[in-house]
Amino acid sequence: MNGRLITLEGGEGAGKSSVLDALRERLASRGIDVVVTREPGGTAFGEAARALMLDPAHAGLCAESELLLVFAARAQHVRERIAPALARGQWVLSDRYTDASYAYQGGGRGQPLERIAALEAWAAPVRADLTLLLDLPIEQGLARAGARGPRDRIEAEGAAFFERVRGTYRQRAAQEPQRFRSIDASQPLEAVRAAACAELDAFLDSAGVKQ
Ligand code: Z5A
Repeated sequence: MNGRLITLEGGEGAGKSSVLDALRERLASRGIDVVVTREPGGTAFGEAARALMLDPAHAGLCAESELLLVFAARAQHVRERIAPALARGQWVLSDRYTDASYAYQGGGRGQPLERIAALEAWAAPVRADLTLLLDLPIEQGLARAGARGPRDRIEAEGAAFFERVRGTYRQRAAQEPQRFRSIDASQPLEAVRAAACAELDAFLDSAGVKQ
């Protein structure tokens, strides 16, 4: 049987990295062989693309180049890691996936959503089975991310950009309630982890995975 693709999404400082380990442990505790990965990244090419994408030296990167760059990385990721793992029956847990392109390049940069959908259909036809959206007010997320040190090229954007990113994520979650589970990420970290694991458990139960 093919594995499942679970994705974790959210704005800056939403806590994805902090929640990822708890999800990995929960999957392992239920006997699931899981591959943990991230976007942009997940392959040697994808990690190189990520470095380009986040490098403040490329402040002048146009929105079209940025969109193509994330999809170039994703096309490689799907073919080299995600699709083969799913075909072997492994599950894949990815820190960001295609929804991030709708949110950042679509909502944030104003690229037409139908263009992103066309790229998705062509370059990244594997769909997520479950998407956990860590949602929190942008001031809180930016304060958390800012406490970490120097800002990367995208973190250097202004509040209006991140409001559009958040709005697009929330809109997508409302449009696809079957796939998305939205989690209040303004809670203390342990509560966010517990909520994410509870949503994962519910999905595993519905998928018939034994306790
Ligand atoms: N991007 C894109 O534009 N288009 C695409 O298609 C894709 C990506 C796939 C890199 O992603 C960038 O790529 C990203 C979008 C863009 N934009 N930026 N910048 P990333 O996922 O690596 O980068 P990120 O979103 O900036 O990750 P992040 O800021 O590291 O967020 P996080 O992983 O969600 O947060 P965290 O590292 O777990 O937590 C941040 C801090 O907050 C840390 O000190 C924690 O201890 C703290 N924290 C976390 N949760 C809590 C709670 N609940 N309470 C208190 N403190 C907390």
